[in-house]
Amino acid sequence: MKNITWAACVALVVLAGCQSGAEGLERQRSRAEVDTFLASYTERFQTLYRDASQAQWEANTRIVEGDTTASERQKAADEALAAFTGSKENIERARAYLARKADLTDLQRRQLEAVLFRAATGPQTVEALVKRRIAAESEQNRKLYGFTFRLDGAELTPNEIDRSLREERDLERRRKVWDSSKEVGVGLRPGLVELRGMRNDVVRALGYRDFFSYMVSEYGMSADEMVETIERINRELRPLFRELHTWARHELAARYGQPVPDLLPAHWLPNRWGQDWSSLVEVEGFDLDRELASKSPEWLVRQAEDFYVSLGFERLPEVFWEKSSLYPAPAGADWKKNTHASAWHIDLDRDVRSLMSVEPNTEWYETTHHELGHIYYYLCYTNPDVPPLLREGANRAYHEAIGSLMGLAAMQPRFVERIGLSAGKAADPMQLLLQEALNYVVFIPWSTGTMFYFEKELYHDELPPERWNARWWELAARYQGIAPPAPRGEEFCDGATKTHVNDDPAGYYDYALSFVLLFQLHDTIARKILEQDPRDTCYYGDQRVGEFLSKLMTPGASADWRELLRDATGSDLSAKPMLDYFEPLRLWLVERNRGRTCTLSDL
Ligand code: X8Z
Ligand code: ZN
Repeated sequence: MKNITWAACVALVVLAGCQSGAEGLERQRSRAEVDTFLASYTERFQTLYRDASQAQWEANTRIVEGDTTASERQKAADEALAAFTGSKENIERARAYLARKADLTDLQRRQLEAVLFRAATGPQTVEALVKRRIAAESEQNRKLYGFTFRLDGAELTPNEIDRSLREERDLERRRKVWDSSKEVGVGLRPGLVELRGMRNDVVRALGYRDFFSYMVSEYGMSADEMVETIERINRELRPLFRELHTWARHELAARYGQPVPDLLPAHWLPNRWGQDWSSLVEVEGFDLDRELASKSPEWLVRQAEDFYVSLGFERLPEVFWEKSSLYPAPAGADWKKNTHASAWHIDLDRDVRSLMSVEPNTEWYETTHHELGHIYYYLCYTNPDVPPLLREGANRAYHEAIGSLMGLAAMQPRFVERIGLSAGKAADPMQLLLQEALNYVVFIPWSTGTMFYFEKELYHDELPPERWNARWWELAARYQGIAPPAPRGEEFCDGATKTHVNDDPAGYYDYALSFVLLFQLHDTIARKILEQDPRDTCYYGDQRVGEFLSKLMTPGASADWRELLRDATGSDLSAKPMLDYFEPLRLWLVERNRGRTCTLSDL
């Protein structure tokens, strides 16, 4: 500066000011242009999205054998949506705007990234492939949910299968029911082979490595980073799971009068995939199934709504009650419906619905809370500050976590007593903790192990179909410690019996992450808000809990999920609260299992 005169200095400052003025103007113009693009994209997108959701809804809530009207309509709507979201023009413009990142607001960048992410499911550069993919998805769905399960020739609904596996004590019958539950996989195999290839090829047209990496990218992670995260969770929970596995082997061997097996026979377990063993324990003084049996299915849904309302959330909009499909198809109906629970944000506005087959039992009691979590999440981020393109969870795991958190809260004794369901007070806390662990902890090796690797290997590693069933059971043995009742050849496709493998592919780790997340949230709510023991809380009626949750949900995908987590809990993603929660149980199990051999490896 020394040699520059004062006048020159002033000139420089003025010039710099002008330049930044010019830059500022240019940036403003650029932002206005992006806004114009996003506004017109959103308008068209929202209409097409609504039409496609509505058509999907119809195809899932009424499946009539031989009648393809609904699926034809659905295909047409899906194609129209893909033709728009995957259009060359939309892709090019989103890319071009994103290349000038420095000029964009955070909200614009996030929306443009969402535009590109969506584009990858239907890039019109491979239009014919996209159409074939849409047709194959639709066919797979019909096969999955139009399937008739049979036991000794008589029709069996999935609810009946699930009940038998929870309650039946005769091993022969259990075996038959389990076998019957796997039949659907046989017919799903060819479609899944085709879909694996098409899902990979479609996203590759937009530069993704494979469909698995594509799904992971939505978390802002690489496939390797996700593998690391998931493996860490699995490893951290392994010591506890090994104790549960040892306990279950002995418990069930005694129950069925059999020698103690190294691997648990799959048909001994109270769930088709061995993902939830909680009904293995009956806690004295805490028989929720019995309490619920005298209620109507409607009561369960209303009760879940009441819980949310008690925290300060609004009542569900009228459209939810008018348009949802909440109960099983009537016996003898000549149509079927998708029997897996889901929640729908039809128009990215106030048309919210749920598809369930609620029956008055514990499993559905929990599931109603789970689904309403999705619905309240939709309602929270449907606000003027969140553009429709960002009306999603902070990440997909957040969306799964909220309702599961409410499900956990709604099962705790103090809560159950508060809503007049049972005298939970007398129940043995260790038995309750065991029952909870058989749900939340047992789920981890299933979701981070069997399901995670099966889908990763399908898409990322292109596992040859001749190996699919063998690999499925290798994974189940290694991670869940489960074996099929008898060897199963490659004519079966047991992985495909899990609905998500067909209609929500390569993202099941969302649930694993959501369980970890929900214990972090629960820990914060219990300790910092309610000042209660996390193992014995009652959220009911506490508006502060509602505010905490609402603050988390309201920004949708307009906020950074890691920051949101740090703000809410003071911590990064961590399994520690989950481990702490179950630590007394682990110690108890170590005692119970003393002298028993653990047959599960460390990871
Ligand atoms: O699929 C679901 C939800 C769908 S919104 C009911 N869940 C996973 C499953 O059933 O496998 C909830 C937890 C695990
Ligand atoms: Zn869900």
